[in-house]
Order: sequence, then C-alpha cells, then structure tokens
Amino acid sequence: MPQNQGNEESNSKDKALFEKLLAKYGKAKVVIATHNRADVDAISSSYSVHRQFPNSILCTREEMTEGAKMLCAKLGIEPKPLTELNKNNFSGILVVDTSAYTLVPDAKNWPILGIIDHHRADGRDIKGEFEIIDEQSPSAAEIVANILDEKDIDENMAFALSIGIIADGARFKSARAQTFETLARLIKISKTEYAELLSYAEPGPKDEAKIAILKAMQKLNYVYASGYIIATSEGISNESDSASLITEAADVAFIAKWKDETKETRISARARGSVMVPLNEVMSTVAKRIGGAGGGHPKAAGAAVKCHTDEALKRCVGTFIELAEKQEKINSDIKYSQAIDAKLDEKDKES
Ligand SMILES: [Mn+2]
Repeated sequence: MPQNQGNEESNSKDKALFEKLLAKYGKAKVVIATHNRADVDAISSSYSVHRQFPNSILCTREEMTEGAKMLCAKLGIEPKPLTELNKNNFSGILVVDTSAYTLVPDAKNWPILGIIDHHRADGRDIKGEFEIIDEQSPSAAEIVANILDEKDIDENMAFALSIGIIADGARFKSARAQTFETLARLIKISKTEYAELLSYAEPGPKDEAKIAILKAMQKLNYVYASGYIIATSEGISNESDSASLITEAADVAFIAKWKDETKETRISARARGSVMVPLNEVMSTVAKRIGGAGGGHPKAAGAAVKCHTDEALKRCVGTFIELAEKQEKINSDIKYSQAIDAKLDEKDKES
C-alpha cells in the first residue's frame, strides 16, 4: 500500500496517544487553540477536539475565512482571542491544525499540552507533551475524525469534520483512500446532503473578495522558467483565493500583501498538481534568507517576511527557479544513472 493511503497502524497509534492525552487532561481546564485567520479545517478540527474536553475554551485570532464564520454560526460557537484569557487559570494549550508559533503567536509562554497537526515539519517550532502529527493527512479534520471513537462523534461534529475534509483537501486533490472512507462515514452521521456541506466548504466569494481577486489579476506578472509559468501579484485581501484561481492558468502563483501593522509582507503561494517543487520549501527558504517565517504544504504555502512586496516576490520567484533547477539536475542525474545501469545490464547479458 502506498505510504500516503492512511493506515490502521498509524491511526491506532495516534488514537492511543489521544486517549493518553484525554486521560491526563480530559477533566482539566485547557485551551484548544487553532491558527490565526482560521479556515474551515481549523475550526472543524479544533471544535471537535474542544468537544472532548468539557472544561476547555476554544481560541483563535484575527478574522476567519467566510466558510469558517458560517461554520461557527451554524455550531453556535464564538472562539475567543487567547489574549483575553489568564494563563494562570489553565493547565495549558492544545494546538490544533498548526505547530508554528508564527500562526499562533499568543501561545508563546503557555505550556503546550498537545499538538494535532498535518503540516510539514518546516516552520514547526512548537513542541508539545503529546504530538499527533500526520503530514500525509490532507486535513486536520481527517486526523481528528480518526482518533475519536465513532460513538463520540455527534451530528454537529460530523458536519464540521466533513466540511473540514472537503475544504482543506482542495476538492480531493491530495486525498487518499482513507479520506473518502472517513468522509463517507461522517456524512452519514451528519445526516446532511453533500451539496449543503459543499456550500460551507466552498462558499461563493463576497463582492469585496471578487474585487480583491480581480485587482490581483490586474497587477499580474509572470515569467516562464524551468518549464513553469510563475505568476506574481500584489493583493489587497484574499491573497490565497487569488493565488488558487491564478493557478488554474499558471503553474505557480505568489501573491504578496504588505501589512503595515507588523511591517512585513505576507505571501500566499499555490501550485498546480504537476509542479515538482515543494512550495513549503520555497517559502521556508525565502523566509530564512530575508528574515521571517514560512512553510505549509507542497502545493499551498505561505510566509511572512521582513521586506517590501517587490523584493519579497522577486525572492520567491528566484528561490522557486533555483529549487526547480536543482530538481531538474537531480532528475537528469537519475535518468543518466538509470541509462548507465541499463547499458551495464545489457553488457552483462551479452557476456
Ligand atoms: Mn488544515
């Protein structure tokens, strides 16, 4: 079975770890925190974990995505900013759907009881007492759905987790067999039509968002290098939506936005499935070089860097091309050695 299919062995290991975490902190006063600018996966996974800890408070900060707001309204929850809580009243934090302090800066100086995450190791600087990390999982919701006992998943949780799985997997582009099995199981429990789930997972953009995306398109530039069309632009908001849409045509998109409050440029990066260069590596390399932090997934990544947008975008394109060339060299070296091996095999047969 290919490694990323999800398997019972790693599921039961994670499940056992979660049970230990519950046994130790299940009754304690804890905070369940997810990343800033929470999306549907972040809310659905942290909400479902929160439901396992009767004395927990759900936290996130900054504006949520549209789908996440809709989900919170449907579930009747209002996550608080962590800054409103007094650390001394809690045993600690469980961080869900991230393991990087750049995405939950308020968690610094709090005891980290556990982490549940599916992001790659780069940029991971949070260490938890219990760590449930599955980099192969397309969503945090899929991890959470599989570490919980089926009897502990009610209609609301199944609804939330279903849309987390649908939303974070970018229409199943990074799905595995287990993703479909898990989703089918959850949809049944949720007693909801797929069409309704989809309307939460992929809500139509608001007019401001449509305008922001079109503005990013107006400012678009692109280069062709190493066999890839690399697009760049500046956004006023909705950078990740813009980047996703632009990669319907280009291979890669980097969309930058200057944040005056923090004096940094935020970058959203997206790539088409066929792109061999992992964007999380591009983002973490760029951040390392100019100061800041970056990471994410191979096809969807981001960074916050300490320079202006022009410079940041130049560095993104430069680093992408550099890594693409390295990849090309590795591929041609492999082909070359395979060709030599084949020649030698032929000779062996002849003699
Ligand atoms: Mn996620």
